[in-house]
Amino acid sequence: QALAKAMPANPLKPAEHGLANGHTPQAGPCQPAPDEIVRSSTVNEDTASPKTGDGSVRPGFNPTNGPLDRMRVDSGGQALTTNHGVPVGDNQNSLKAGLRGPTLLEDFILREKITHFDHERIPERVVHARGSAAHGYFECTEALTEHTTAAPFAETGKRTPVFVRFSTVAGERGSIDTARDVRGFAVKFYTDQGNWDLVGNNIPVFFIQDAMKFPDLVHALKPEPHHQMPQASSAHDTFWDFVSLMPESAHMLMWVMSDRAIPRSYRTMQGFGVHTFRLVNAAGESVFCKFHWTPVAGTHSLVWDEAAKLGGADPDYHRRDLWEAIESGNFPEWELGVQIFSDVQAEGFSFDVLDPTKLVPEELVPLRTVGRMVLNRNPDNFFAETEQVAFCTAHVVPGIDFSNDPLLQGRIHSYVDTQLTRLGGPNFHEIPINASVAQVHNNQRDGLHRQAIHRGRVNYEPNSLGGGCPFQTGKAGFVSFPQPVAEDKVRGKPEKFADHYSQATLFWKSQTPVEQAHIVGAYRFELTRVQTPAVRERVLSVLANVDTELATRVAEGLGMPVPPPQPKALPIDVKPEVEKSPALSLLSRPGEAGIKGRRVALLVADGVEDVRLRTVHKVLAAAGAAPRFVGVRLGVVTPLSQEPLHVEVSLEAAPSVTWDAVVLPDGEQAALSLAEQGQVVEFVKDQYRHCKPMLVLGHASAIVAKAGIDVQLPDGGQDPGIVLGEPMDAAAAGAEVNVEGFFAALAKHRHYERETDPPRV
Ligand code: HDE
Repeated sequence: QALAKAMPANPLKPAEHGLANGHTPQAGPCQPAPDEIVRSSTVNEDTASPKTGDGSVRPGFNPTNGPLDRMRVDSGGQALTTNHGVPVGDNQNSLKAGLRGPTLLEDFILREKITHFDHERIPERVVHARGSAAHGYFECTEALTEHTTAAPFAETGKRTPVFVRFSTVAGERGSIDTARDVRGFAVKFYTDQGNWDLVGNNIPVFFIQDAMKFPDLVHALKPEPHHQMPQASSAHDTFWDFVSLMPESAHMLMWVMSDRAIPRSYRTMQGFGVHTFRLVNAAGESVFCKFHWTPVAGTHSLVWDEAAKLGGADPDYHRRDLWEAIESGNFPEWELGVQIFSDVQAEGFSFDVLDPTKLVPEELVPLRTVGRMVLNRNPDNFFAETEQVAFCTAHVVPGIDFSNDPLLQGRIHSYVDTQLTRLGGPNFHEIPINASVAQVHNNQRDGLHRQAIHRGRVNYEPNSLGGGCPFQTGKAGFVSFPQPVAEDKVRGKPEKFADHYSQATLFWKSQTPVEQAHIVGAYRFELTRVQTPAVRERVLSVLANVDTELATRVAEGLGMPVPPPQPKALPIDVKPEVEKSPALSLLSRPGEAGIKGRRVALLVADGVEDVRLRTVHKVLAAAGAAPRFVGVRLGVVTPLSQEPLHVEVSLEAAPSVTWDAVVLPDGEQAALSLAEQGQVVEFVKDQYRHCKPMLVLGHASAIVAKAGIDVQLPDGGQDPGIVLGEPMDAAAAGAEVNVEGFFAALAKHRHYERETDPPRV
């Protein structure tokens, strides 16, 4: 009630601009009854901090705001109108001079509809155009007041609403999700001290050290200008030409060629703030800080062959995965860790903390977990929210400040600037998804698409006519950390920036053999696509500085000798503190090792032994996985029990790459008929090649044999990812099913032990 009173709801327009409507939509023919509808604003029971004992709310809950509810429109039960509220009698026919005559200019209804349609598109983001987003909250699990006054870290248990957008970088808005690419990981915190945007990536370092090089990097990466190819791919000449001439990219390239660049899901990737930031406490003292998001579900990736095939099978693979996980209540969650270190500590490091091509090894500065983030609500409208959200590194709140990282400094300018074109003017902060939940009061006025109706005659400061309001807050507001600066103006870089290889080598050495093999494979693929031999050779000359074995293996894959190492920028001798950092291996974070959200195909055909199969389906679903009966065609199959079994999805609609695991059924007739299907054999081969778990029940071993799969590992051992079940005849139906082995295999996600290059199957 208090909230509703605070909102500028217009009782004459119940379906719009009204919080009341947001919570209790009008009953209408296409809507469920109001009590079945759960509507939530940006700040609601889920995202707000829990209430304290006396019923009052903790900081983080701002009762004066619910910006998204205020703007929501639900048209159930409403009459169709023009944009100016005029009821429309006929939405099918334009106004004509006679039934077969010309359309009249006077038809304002037609013209308004077409004109609006003509202008529906806005420019896509110049990078990170392809993205998906969700709402949720950040919860502080350990107050960080000794280091920062930033609102989200003010109190243990405090919740701050967030909106998070994940993205690829290179591809256009409609491009595939599974391209080999960096992923954006941008978080907007709607704090009670204003919006804080932590605009990060899923890789903790970057290609370049200075904002000056960013347009060149992006030009080289994007489709080549003469023929606009390739889409969403770095596997082409201009990209490798550029990076081979910019050895500062050597470290980042190792990450991009690793499985980090083909995540299984947005839910299973890490996020990083990349730059060194500053935290500032109430006493005005500052420490450096690096931000890390770690997925509770563990870090998991695709394999390249799978990622490439997924591009065709489901271009929306990551978008769908995020959406479905949230809709099914399997809320993605990350822990926020910080690495905190002093200026003095930073001075002593072998690398410069202002260099964004370097990370701070966790062995040097351990991670401290200070919060968790849960995404629990899908957007209502893709354009209004995911497309119009405007992240900006300049959006910081008191207690968080910038370092002098030259890449970060350039970003502070770029993001606001790009929104001016993309969102059409200086008032994009008023678009509901961008509006802060903290009150906005200043003397900025007018401009295109102004929403606020400022009252009074005072739009300047100092003033006496407005009582001096709005007034500045002094130390209670944002105060920049007064870092002393007194040097000559120069264009250049500090000496430590010239070490381009130590951390690339560290990354390579920290990978498991499986991960190393994937890195070699990725370089080989990308450089095979490169047409200019001199560019390939130059890349190899860079790799020769990273690690001889790496350079040799990539060169072998290209049928080339390893050239001499590229001359170094400066002959400096770096003594890295850490030679190996297990935390850099993707496989070092298995997560909670559950099977929640895993998509499991249970193949079916006439004659399938279904009692056991139905039990497997049931226990998988109960454990939070997403099992489906998959057949050659939709419809019903007749299993051994004779009780009709409904095919939920067909093989052609959901090929192998869209599943995390497969259950091959028992029942002799079914197994033999499935083994005769080309699509089935191809499906099983891909499951095997992509190292996925397989539960093979009884006679289904015929399918495995037909696919040419050897259940022994290349070294002769038993493949732990292939779980075999004894044959079972119909008479024994009803017996208990032991799926524990399969669950364990599924929780492990991939069974790389079976992988060979080239693949055996
Ligand atoms: Fe961005 N970047 N960037 N970037 N960036 C943009 O802003 C830019 C960089 C990142 O989901 C643009 O609104 C410059 C690093 C993400 O909406 C643009 C430089 C990191 C997103 C821009 C960088 C990022 C962007 C394009 C070098 C990881 C998507 C549209 C100085 C820490 C945010 C837009 C979303 C988007 C500029 C480098 C992350 C043009 C100039 C390093 C996640 O402003």
